[in-house]
Amino acid sequence: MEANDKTERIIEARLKLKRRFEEKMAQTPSMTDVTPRGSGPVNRHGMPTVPVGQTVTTKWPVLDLGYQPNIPLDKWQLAIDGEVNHPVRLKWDDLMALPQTEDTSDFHCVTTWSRLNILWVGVRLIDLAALVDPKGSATHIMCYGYDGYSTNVSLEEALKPDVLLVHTADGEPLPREHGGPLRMITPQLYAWKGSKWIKRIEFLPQNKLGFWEERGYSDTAYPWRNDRYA
Ligand SMILES: Nc1nc2c(c(=O)[nH]1)N[C@H]1C(S)=C(S)[C@@H](COP(=O)(O)O)O[C@H]1N2
Ligand SMILES: [Mo]
Repeated sequence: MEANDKTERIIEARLKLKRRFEEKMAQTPSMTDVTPRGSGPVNRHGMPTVPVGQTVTTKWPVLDLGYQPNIPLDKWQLAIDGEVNHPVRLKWDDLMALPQTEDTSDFHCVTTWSRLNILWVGVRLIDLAALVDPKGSATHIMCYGYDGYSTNVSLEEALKPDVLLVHTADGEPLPREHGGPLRMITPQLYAWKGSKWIKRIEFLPQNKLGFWEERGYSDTAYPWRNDRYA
């Protein structure tokens, strides 16, 4: 009974969010650009597979701030708070009890490499948003990593169905150097918008710049516009 109520509440909150952001989402570059820049066959988002200026690699380079935090699962927590009605602090088991989504997507790093067709498993950001129920005033999120990193994403981008908090990549637990136990991915934005070792998602009433955004990276980070630096 209690579980059903909770599920009902989440479904309702999810649909409310979808309705609220549908219009803004329809205005994002991936929906409006008539000639997205890039090469190769049209991908699953209707974009050329390789965004302008990118080169495909089968390797998976590691980019960090020189420190790869080690968070044992029994110490791991994710706080979701800020401009929301029901802030939560999830432990690992809480996260794993949420609906799990499998999705294949691509990874575009601003340093010009792209890694294609990674099979991810994790929790959709929109499902976490439904859990905390953002206030009507929320417009962006700031994501914080256990390493001190931060990055901001608008809600119309963050609520897209392929934005996931992932714990599994290509059938293996996400390696620590790639942000394990849990990181965010933003397949339709440059990869710096996905915080590795994510520990907090703060809903914001207005935009604010994250670590790289403050240091000259683009706020919007749209790969098919070559939108790398501000
Ligand atoms: N916490 C945290 N997240 C981060 C970074 C970081 O330094 N710390 N680097 C970003 C950058 S610049 C990129 S390109 C991707 C790299 O992910 P990878 O190391 O798994 O390839 O993570 C992003 N997320
Ligand atoms: Mo990057």
